[in-house]
Amino acid sequence: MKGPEFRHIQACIFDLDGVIVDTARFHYQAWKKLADGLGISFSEEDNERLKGISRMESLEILLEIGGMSISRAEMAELTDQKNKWYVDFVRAMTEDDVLPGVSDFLQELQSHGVRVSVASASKNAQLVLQQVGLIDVFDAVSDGRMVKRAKPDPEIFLHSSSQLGIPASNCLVFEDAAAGIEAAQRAGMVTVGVGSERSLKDADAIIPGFAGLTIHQLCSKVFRNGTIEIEFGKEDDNAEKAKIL
Ligand code: B16
Ligand code: MG
Repeated sequence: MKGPEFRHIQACIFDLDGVIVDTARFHYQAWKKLADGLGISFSEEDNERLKGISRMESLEILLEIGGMSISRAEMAELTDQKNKWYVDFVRAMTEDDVLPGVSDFLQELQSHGVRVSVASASKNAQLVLQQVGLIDVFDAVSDGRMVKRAKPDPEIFLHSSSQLGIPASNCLVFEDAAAGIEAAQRAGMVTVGVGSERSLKDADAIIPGFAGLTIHQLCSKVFRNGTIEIEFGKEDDNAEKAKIL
């Protein structure tokens, strides 16, 4: 029988919304305000479809829900308006908005020589990271302004691995959206879904969140009995052999 595939993880790439911070509720409130103005009924369940995808694609879905068709120029005006409302929410964010356990886990990764970056579809990613005090923590940030094709295209994750100078097969991605898991898998990376089993079933492993998570747990519990075995750190420095041997 074939044993598990082994991956040496030298970099972790984090999605932003839904992984590091919960900005989905701000996106929802801004889209809801826009939908109300257009007379479109838009629920939190509808908002699930917008997670991880670009701003313009989100508007296209909203208009489809409302059965509306408008010009590209009008669409640009509406996305600008939605973004203004969204940015107002973001400007009120503080360090307290970082999701539980994220900062500790980042610190642990860095103390083991693992490089960390953000790969977010959001064109506001830098602003969000600045607001919550994490902008200088990451070695690199890839955002929606730097790539042409949105998730599930792998471009943003490949951009991130090349910024870090780490091959894609040595990168592990944390993602909360199905489109993001698909994108990371197409990039050839190991994937960890953050959230519920139901929507992230294609991920290599799933965690509910980062509260209390350690490298050791991730290697020995989360990936245990899977088809992939992982180990963290630089290849040449007697890295953390956190997996259970
Ligand atoms: P913006 P992520 C994504 O962030 C959000 O999940 C998605 O709902 C949003 O439409 C997209 O960013 C674009 O955001 O309007 O700020 O450019 O999950 O990729 O970090
Ligand atoms: Mg996300």
